Amino acid sequence: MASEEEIKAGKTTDIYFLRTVEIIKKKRADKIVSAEVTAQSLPDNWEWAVFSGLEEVVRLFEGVNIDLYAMPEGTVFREKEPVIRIEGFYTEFAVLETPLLGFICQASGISTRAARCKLIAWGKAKLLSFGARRMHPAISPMIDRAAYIGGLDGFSTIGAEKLTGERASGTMPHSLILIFGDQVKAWKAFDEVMPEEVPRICLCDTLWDEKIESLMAAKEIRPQGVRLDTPSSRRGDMREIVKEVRWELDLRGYKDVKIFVSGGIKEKDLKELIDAGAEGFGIGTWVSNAPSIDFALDIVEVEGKAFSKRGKASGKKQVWVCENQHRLITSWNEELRECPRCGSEIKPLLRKYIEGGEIVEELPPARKIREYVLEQLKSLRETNRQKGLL
Ligand code: PCP
Repeated sequence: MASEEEIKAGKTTDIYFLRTVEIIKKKRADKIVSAEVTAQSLPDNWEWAVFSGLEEVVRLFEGVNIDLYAMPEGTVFREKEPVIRIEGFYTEFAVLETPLLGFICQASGISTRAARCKLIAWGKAKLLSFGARRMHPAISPMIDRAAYIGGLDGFSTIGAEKLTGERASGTMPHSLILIFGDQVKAWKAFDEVMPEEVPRICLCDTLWDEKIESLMAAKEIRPQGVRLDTPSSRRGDMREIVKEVRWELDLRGYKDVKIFVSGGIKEKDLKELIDAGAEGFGIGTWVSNAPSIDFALDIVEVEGKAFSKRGKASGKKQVWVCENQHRLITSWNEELRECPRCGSEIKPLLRKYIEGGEIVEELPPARKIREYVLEQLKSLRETNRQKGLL
């Protein structure tokens, strides 16, 4: 794997960028350009996505003699909207295009899948990121950070604690039950050894039926919840399993014992399992292996004149959003005082983060970025509600 130093030194670049820089320098043809990062389309017919990975991009360009503008990390954006613009001599940043795109393409896909799950589970179920084990460990902190700022309520890997300032979350693995050879002994050992602040969520599918193990756990431990991670070979209709466990727990007065489900959980499963009684989910591959967003960096101005390739609108642009979520793309120098559609207050999204290689804008902590994402999701929920989609 590449080290941070190698990435920052352009050692992960595509060779055609190295060759391009060599040619431009040999021919003394370097020029001041403006280049924008946009996604011409979004995966899975998404109408919107969450912009994520900006902090690493800013660190990548710190000390490089360019100016960088961007939407704040966590901004909900649409296709064809520029999320980043770089200005400077082309050879100053050419070889960093590859790592720049890598930082935001993957992280934004993860944060968007997380946000879409959060919209469905809003106020009804807790969502934890369990998917780091499906991806290369070197990027597991990035995966859990992107899932957290995208809206998930927590993450499982300790490597993301420093990045997010949040504690990792988790329940217990099947191996704990197998080591103790007895569910009750394992649950009791967990309860005796773990500090108070660790939630008591008993895994209830290792040896016997989920219903039986859940009732045993409720009787023996009275945990905050039970986790059902039913193996796919036994997972006929997970909704019915959750409904049955919920019924049996409630019948015996264990209404406070919540049901947590994990194992192959996808966005499409959330609503039906929540309706069946689930109040928590461990989501792995669906979020950690999210489709990456097809961002591209394209020159839009050369020496101050609008100039771009076919299929890409030339000239520097600004993206505006008003209080009623109307969005507009204008040329950079155009000033908008109010939304042309509804007259409400309208704000520009792109702002300067780097000037001549120096960071000039705050890079907020993960918790604040997550709050910003949840604010925007709240408006999206309202829009969906008005459209009768909720
Ligand atoms: C792991 C975890 C979740 C799975 C992975 C999340 O299960 O408990 O259930 O990943 P997924 O969404 O990609 O399926 P196991 O490794 O089966 O179980 P254990 O909890 O024992 O580690």
